[in-house]
Amino acid sequence: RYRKTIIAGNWKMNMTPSQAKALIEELKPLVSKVKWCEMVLCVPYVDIPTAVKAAKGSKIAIGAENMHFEPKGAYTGEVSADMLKECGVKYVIIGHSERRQYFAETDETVNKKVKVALENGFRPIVCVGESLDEREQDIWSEIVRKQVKCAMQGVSVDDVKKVVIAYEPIWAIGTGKTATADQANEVCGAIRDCLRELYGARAARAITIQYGGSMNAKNAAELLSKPDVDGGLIGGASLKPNDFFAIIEAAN
Ligand code: 3PY
Repeated sequence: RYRKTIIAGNWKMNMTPSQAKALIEELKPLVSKVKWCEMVLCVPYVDIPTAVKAAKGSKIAIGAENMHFEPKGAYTGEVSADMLKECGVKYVIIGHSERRQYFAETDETVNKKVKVALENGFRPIVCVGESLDEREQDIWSEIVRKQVKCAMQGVSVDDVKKVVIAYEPIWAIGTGKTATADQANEVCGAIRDCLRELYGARAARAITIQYGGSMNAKNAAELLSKPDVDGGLIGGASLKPNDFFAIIEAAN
């Protein structure tokens, strides 16, 4: 492998700070010997300080689920990169389909956020993926390539190696439907081809491309065995320490 496998949880709008602490304390001993992958938990803003403290001394990195692109100002309800940095955040999910769908995230705001995340030393986990309609029309490749190209606009070849791309077919998010391992690998491969055209073979080979969308303890091993699937962005299963750990083990 030319790149590190990354297993990241996306808690979405779940877990209070005390629940976050309990979950991480349960997960910590389970993952103490893990060397084969990087582990990340992306958690709600208010859980971040507790999560960072609870994860201390483990290999679990803490991420945010979103971030604003402006450094500060009159943006009621938003959170800046500086704030996250001071709290010990290392990763930030950008452009999850739920944010695109419910909170007016666009390819343009995704691009702004990716650049700000990189400037601040975070590893952005950039989510892309087609809808059911786009899959049925067989235009997933155009859609996903456009999302990748827009997100990476103005990102240098040095910086792009810190980017993680998560392929999340919208039709597989929170629906219990999973892309087959071959479908996932096909799209992750197409994303790598797109990155190769933009940045060259060496950079494309180094970029971690995750699959996300109802990955769980049962289907993880097959998905993660595919050559272009370098990890997972895990929704529901990341809320249960044993399930999340089972996925981490499946990455070995
Ligand atoms: C899911 O697994 O449903 C996700 O959206 C992960 O981000």
